[in-house]
Amino acid sequence: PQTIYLSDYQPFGFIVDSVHLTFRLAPTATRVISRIAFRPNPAAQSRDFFLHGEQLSLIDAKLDGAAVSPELTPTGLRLDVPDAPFVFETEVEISPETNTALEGLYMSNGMYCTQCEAEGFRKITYYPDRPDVMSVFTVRIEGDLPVLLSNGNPVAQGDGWAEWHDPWPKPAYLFALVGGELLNHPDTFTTKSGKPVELNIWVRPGDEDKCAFGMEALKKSMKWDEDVYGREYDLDIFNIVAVDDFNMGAMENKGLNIFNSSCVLASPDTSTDMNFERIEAIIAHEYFHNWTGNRITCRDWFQLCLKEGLTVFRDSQFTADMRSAPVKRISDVIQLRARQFREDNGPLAHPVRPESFVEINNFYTATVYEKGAELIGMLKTLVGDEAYENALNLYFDRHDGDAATIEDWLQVFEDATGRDLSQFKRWYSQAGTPRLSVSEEYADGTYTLTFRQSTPPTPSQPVKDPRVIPIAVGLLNPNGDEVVPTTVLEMTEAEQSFAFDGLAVRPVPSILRGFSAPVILQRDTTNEERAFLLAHDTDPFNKWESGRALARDGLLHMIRDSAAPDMAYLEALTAVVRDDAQDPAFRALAMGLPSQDDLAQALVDLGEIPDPQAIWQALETLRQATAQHMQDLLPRIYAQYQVDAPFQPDAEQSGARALANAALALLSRLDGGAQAQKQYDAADNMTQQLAAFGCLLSAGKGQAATKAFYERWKHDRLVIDKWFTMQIVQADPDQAADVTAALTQHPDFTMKNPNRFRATLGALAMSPAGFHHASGKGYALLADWLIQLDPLNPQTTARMCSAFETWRRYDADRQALIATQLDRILEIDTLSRDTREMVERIRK
Ligand code: DPP
Ligand code: ZN
Repeated sequence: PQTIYLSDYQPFGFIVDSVHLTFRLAPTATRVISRIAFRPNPAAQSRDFFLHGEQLSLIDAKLDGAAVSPELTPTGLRLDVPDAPFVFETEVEISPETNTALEGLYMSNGMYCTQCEAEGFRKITYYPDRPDVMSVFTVRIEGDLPVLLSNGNPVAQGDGWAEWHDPWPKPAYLFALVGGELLNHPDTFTTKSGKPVELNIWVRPGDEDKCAFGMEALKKSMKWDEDVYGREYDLDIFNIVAVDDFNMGAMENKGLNIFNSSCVLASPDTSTDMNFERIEAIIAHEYFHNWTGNRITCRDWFQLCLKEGLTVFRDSQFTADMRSAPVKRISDVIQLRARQFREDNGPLAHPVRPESFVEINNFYTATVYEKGAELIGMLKTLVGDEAYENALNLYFDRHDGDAATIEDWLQVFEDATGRDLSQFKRWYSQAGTPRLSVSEEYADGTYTLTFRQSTPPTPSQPVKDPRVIPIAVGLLNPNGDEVVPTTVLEMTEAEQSFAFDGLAVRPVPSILRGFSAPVILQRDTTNEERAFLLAHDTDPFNKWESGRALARDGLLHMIRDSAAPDMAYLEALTAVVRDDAQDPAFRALAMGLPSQDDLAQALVDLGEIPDPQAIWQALETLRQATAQHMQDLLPRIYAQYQVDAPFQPDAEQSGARALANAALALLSRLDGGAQAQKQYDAADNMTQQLAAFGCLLSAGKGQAATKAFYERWKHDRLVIDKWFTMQIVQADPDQAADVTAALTQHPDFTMKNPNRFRATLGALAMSPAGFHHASGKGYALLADWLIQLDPLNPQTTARMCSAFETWRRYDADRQALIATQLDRILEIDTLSRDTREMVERIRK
């Protein structure tokens, strides 16, 4: 397979003035008729008329009305064309029903739908399938189905046909089509300039009672983007469709967003508080793409972070505004560490803007998305809120209608602020997580912090240059008063000192407030100081971080030295949990522990080989000790934070439930699950039911609930996904692979549905002690299923290969077991390009 390089970018030789498509829908023989108006592109060197096309049967081709016979290749067609405007027409046949890859046009439960990002349109018709080719699409759909949708505004419709026109030029990856027997949940929104917009969420019959929350989220998103970014919606209609079989979370096709049903359908009975929050965020994310992604798109796929990093940043701001900003920030950093730091410290590390790829689908990563969003946050911190707003306005003015680059984006900030961002740009080109170490000195009233930055080597990047790092710092007096409020230090050198004068006593520093940069802070400090900051820091993120660091250090001590649980941690945590003046959601987060993966990486940073079983055991021991330490407090917290009011998935109620359920998890370690059984029996919403189910499984009392849960919810795919996952993540590590294997034999298991596959094999991969079981049975099971899924769905297979990305951390025996499985996968001649690229990168 061919490697594609950013440095090879060339504009396409032709401009597409208009696209007319006709679809004659039929499950195994859909006809796609295209009429495309081209003219030579004066900005291009080459006049090579090559159109992408894969798995298409060409029926007919015409150039300006005359039949032609283009040269066909496995990836497209080539034709000699005039050096003047011309119209190229084709008719092709495709088979949506047998399209199990879920790319291009496919069927899901009898419904036609599309997924074109990144390169799926070439499986629909011959086209220059690249994001810098933008055009106006008119689409006619013919099919014996009541609902036929495409992008833009409806033009006309009749029995068995509909026509749509999208006036906004767009790249092919934003094309969408849906056809099916669907019901809509309708609403309207009036934009700030008074334009009415028709809104619909389309679902399969039976799901219509799960649309109301998504619709509210959509309206809030539309209003927020007007209020905060000045961005108005630009069509007469906005449609969202829920699809059960979907590789991603959702897709921002112009005017016709298509969602994985798990990311839009919501009801208190079937969705947890976390589901509600995630659904609200994803609806916002896809809606926000209308400006950051669609109106301004990407020149090429190397620029993916231009739209994704910015849009993740925007959806985080939205959630922070709708809910609690500190809770959102803490949750985002937990995710960043779990997914992005893991990626950045392993064989799949790549820059936020990669410079080469084999298969672009493999670069929809935590680095492009989440680290990409962190870069926007740092930029905002460095230039300030007002300059950020000016720069964004300039970005929208200057680049509306463009396919833009990271250079364009940074130029806007340079022009709006007068700053030189050439050093900042290294964040886009250098992979790896910087380590930031700090030492301190106090003399004669002056307190000096000295920072050193270094970034470990990553694939093909052995040496890194220093980056600009915004370090938000505050200083506290030993009595707990803040003497220096949050100040942003701008570090630009490999080593740099910052002094604070006029301090009567040696202060306690609070460093990297709000997690102001995606780095690993390395600082030797005492338990006392961490407990002090957990009690007194005015920055909510660092308050949480102090507790987290205290827990981590104690756990590392338990793992490395067989130490007992750390009393300083237990005392400090108890004080936080007891303090009713603090936000319950914050307290629930404080009760969380570092993940098994975080601890494994921390051990690697200490030069040790992590033992997954020992890590799991230390976490268990600490949880048991916490339960015992808090045994008097837990029943009080559990009772006090029960919600009596009718269910609302808002920040206040979900925070109370999170705290009460964190207490329940510990209580179950003391009462053998008695309280959890009561909660399970009485639960009238999924948050309470699922939390109790998890506690029962963890206490070894889950048998009856496992049966009852299945019987109650077997008609609901999304709830049954939770049932699969919960049994695996709560299994004893010795059993996790066997439990997973047994569940793959359950009649409701199917690898054709990505959600179900992830709920099962993905759940095993997310359980390190079970997955990395010394027997190797977890590795073998996952490899078996990846090998089976690859011919059907390369994208989902390739994504899940990242389960193996941490393998070099482990001991020689585990590495040998994993290498055997990776080699077994690589031996398959017919392996997809997606999976081969991933496994080869990991295996190196
Ligand atoms: N639909 C995916 C997202 O919104 C890819 N663009 O991130
Ligand atoms: Zn996105």
